[in-house]
Amino acid sequence: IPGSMHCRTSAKCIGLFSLKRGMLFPRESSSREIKELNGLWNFRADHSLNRNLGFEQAWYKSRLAESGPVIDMPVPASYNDITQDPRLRDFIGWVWYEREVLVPSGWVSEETRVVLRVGSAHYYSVVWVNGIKVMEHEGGHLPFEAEIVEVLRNNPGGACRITIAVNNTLTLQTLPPGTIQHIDDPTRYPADYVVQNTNFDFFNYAGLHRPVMLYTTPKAYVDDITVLTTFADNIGLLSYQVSVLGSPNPTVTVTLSDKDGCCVASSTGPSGVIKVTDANLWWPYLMHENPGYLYSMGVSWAAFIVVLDVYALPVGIRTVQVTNTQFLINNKPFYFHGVNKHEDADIRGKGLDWPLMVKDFNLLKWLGANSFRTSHYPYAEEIMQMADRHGIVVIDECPGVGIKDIRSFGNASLSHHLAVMDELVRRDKNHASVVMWSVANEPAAEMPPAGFYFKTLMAHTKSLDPTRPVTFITDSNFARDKGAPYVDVICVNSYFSWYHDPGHLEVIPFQLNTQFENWYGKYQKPIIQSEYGADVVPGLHTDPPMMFTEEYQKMVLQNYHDVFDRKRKEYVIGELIWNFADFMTAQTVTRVVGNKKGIFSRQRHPKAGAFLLRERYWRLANETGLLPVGARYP
Ligand code: BDP
Repeated sequence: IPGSMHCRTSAKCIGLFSLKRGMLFPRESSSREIKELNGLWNFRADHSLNRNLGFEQAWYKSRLAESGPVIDMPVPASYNDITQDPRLRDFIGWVWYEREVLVPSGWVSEETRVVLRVGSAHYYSVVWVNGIKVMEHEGGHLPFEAEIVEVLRNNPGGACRITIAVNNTLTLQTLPPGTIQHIDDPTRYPADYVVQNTNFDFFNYAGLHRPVMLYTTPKAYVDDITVLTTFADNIGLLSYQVSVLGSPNPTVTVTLSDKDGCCVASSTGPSGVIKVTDANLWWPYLMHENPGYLYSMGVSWAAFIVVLDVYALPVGIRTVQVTNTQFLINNKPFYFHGVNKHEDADIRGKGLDWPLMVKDFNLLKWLGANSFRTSHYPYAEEIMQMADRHGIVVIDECPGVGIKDIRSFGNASLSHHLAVMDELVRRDKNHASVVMWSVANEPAAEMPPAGFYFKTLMAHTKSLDPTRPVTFITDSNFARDKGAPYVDVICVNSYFSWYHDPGHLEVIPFQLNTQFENWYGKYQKPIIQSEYGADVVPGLHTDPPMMFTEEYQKMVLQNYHDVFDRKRKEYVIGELIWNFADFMTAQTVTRVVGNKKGIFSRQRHPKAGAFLLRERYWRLANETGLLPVGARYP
């Protein structure tokens, strides 16, 4: 797709995303305002042959409707399932979004920064305001933003036309990688035939997936906050660092308020340590009667006693530690009994959806799940905030999925992968729920370059965040895996009696036991079963169980659980079912309108496996002995 080349080159030249800056989630305060731009946008897919007509005709220079026909497109949402047009569902290349917004006149002043922020756009984006380019960004799943007040100043009427071009093309150097295949065979394919190939098992949904907003800060502002927490006896210790941009010597004040809004400690200066006596620790769900306890860290800076900027960051006090057999949260052994998820639902695809998000958290709690992995890319910040508040522990994964081709282990791929980890850690470093980083899922870790690649990636991630363990998820042979030496926790995926020995449930106890013994024998590191499961077409039943029935999924789970129950007394520290819910994939002969390994359907109705897992997870929670008296299977 020539259009995508256009952008990749210029992004490198102008280096628009500076990671020296922070990426605080926009919050209103006495010094900050927000204007959400969710709702209907104008939309046009560039169906031209080279997908570059929009750039050639500069569609950003005037109203998009002047370039040709536009349709309504909701934001946030993937665009793929919004119309009945298969060409849009399977579209490859540039699509154009546009929205006009009136900016309050008070915002356009010498004292104010106006920032345009895109929560995420898949995959490559170029953004213009009133026809002037303000930013580019590579990668879905992570936010990007630009200051636009200078552009607004040229347009005193306050009208602001935002144009965003988004390209979903994946290449060997993108994350996730993919390839574009041009097929020139008039006897078998139509003219100019192009397909996008990928090595991952979810639909490559695209568009403006998360909220787009304008927000203000004062000219000199709190740009970033980093908080590290620990405790000794009943004293909580929060080491913080605040960066204020735009003022040489700001007077920074930090206060810590409890859930009732009472100030319990404070400090001054851009960095320091706050001590809280009788600290309420952040505990996982089902490990404490009051899980997910968050303080509010109020950060402000002032000049000559006039407070100029205020930002309130939710913080939880907790520690994480890994031994060679255990995962400790607040010095207590933590056993992951949880799920792998996807951002995926009917119609909206990967678009953030509040009802869906709350429903999913309710289902997690119903299930007795204490954790999830953000398979296979960073989830919306709104979801991470829910996890913080409800005490759901998160393994935070970057979009390093489907790295199977040796050409995706080169320097260009590695440097982009490092940059994505920078962006992910910068965004999520202050979430108490995040206890481990995952740099990839099932890469070709046996290939010769994988050793250097993962050594570099994991060392880099640790240097960004020395407080959290780092891992990647493997399905490689334990003896040949070149990334495993560098992880803190071994995370293994396996599908015994499904992709291997299909239909033979009786192999599971042997093969799973061998898997664990092999990995532990070689590395003496704790192990999480990071995926296991079986597809179910809801409503299919057989006895004896056959593949794709509810009974078969239950039997797979039961057989895995028997082994987990033996090994968790030794070094197995968790089990994450694949998958929480059915989800859409590319069309292949192994997928029946998507992947059906959910324990819930795509509409979140429980299958038989959900009830089995619910009994198990509540029993596990009870067994830890940490459940408060009176808490019970709901
Ligand atoms: C695993 C992948 C996951 C797939 C799953 C499956 O990590 O993305 O969806 O297999 O095939 O290998 O269901």
